[in-house]
Amino acid sequence: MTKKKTLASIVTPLSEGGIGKIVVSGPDALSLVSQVFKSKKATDFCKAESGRLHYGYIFEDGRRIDEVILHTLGKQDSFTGEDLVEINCHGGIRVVMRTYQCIRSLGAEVVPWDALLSQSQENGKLDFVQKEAVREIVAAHTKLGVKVLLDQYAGALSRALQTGLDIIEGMNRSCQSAARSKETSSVAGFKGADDAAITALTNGIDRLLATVSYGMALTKPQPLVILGKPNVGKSTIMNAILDEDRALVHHEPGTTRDYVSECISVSGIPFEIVDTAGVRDTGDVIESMSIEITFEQLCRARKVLAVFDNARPFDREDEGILKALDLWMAQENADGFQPGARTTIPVINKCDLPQKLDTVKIASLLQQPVCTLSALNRVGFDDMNSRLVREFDTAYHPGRPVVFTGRQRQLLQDAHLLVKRETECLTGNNNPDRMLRVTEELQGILTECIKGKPL
Ligand SMILES: Nc1nc2c(ncn2[C@@H]2O[C@H](COP(=O)(O)OP(=O)(O)OP(=O)(O)O)[C@@H](O)[C@H]2O)c(=O)[nH]1
Ligand SMILES: [Mg+2]
Repeated sequence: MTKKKTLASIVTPLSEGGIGKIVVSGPDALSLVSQVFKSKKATDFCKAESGRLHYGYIFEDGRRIDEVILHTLGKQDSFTGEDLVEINCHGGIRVVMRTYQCIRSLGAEVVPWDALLSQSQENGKLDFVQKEAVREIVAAHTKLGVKVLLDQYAGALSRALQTGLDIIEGMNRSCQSAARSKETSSVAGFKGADDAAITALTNGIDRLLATVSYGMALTKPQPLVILGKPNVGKSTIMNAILDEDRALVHHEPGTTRDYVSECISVSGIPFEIVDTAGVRDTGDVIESMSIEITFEQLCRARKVLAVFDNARPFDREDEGILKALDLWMAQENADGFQPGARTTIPVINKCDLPQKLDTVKIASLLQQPVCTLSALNRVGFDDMNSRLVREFDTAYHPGRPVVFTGRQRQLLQDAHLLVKRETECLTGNNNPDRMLRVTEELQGILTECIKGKPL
């Protein structure tokens, strides 16, 4: 058997900061670090107990590199399932890199931080879904996202998938024994899977699939583009949402040139909000370039706030906006979005001024009720926000399994289709061999979902 490797990884960002942390994990972690570490106390670091902190210095060729605090964990206690040393040195790039190089020169294999998760998986500390959850937690944008992902890290989704596997295992057993008895006598008496099992399996998969758009929305901020003709108040809306003067606002049309984007949270759902240049016919070269950029941003948008000016009558420029939206919606399929994934929310701004706009016409042209705002007075945002997240139940349900990656979604969709296609075979009573093949295929799909692709 080949000896397991000892890995080293910088787990904090390489930039200025109070602390930089390097994790060394593997059978030689303690002996390797002991070669460069001198404790303030004269103890044998190789025999360090699990869960202890050690204060001292890292040396290279007799020269002190940094003052550090080490944390040792035995393989029974560490998240990787290997002996583990955390080296807490001063933050910054130079000190961390020198210490890291030093550990590397002693034979540790340097890896990115998430490779440590693979070690955890190999040692049965985490499954693939939990590993994906950790990766997403560090990238999460909202408190709700972190809470939901922590639940998946704690095993909520894995347990739900395991329940499905247990049901399949039951079906599998019944058809294995039927297949065996067929060899000796006949299939008479073989009943297939019972309806309750199929219903439980189908409902379980469907319940998980129903969480896909919520889980994916939590992990990937949806691009939300503010679109409208010049001067309707797009940048003022952006600033009101961010509660800061981020974008330039001016009474002259054509103020915004480059787009401005920021990440926001609406009831815990992250969005990347993008303020764009106003769209109109113009001879100005720079403004035309800005409008091109607006269309590029529109192409990648999931949702659009289509802004109209309450104090001006509907005109050709507003018509241009509606045409752009029509094109955008028509491109939904071509751009690889699920039908219905793109949504327009009509927003009537400057509602503090006397109305000159036919808002009923806008609602009917966009087939959506309008949101009325006064961005200047910061009125009307609650309604707009609830429209942005209305497809989701944004209340937090502790411990609820949620599907949160495209990989998980794809495998669950495969399982759903297979059960649907083979329901007759699964509930029928005459073909245990075929039923066995189907249950094994289902087992393979759900196992891959929990554990990842077999190597
Ligand atoms: N009365 C009133 N004025 C507003 C409101 N929102 C914006 N304005 C004013 O409208 C003018 C244009 O606002 P901007 O936010 O720069 O408009 P814009 O759509 O970003 O304009 P461009 O970047 O040129 O396309 C400014 O003078 C704002 O103060 C509102 O709700 N009520
Ligand atoms: Mg602007």
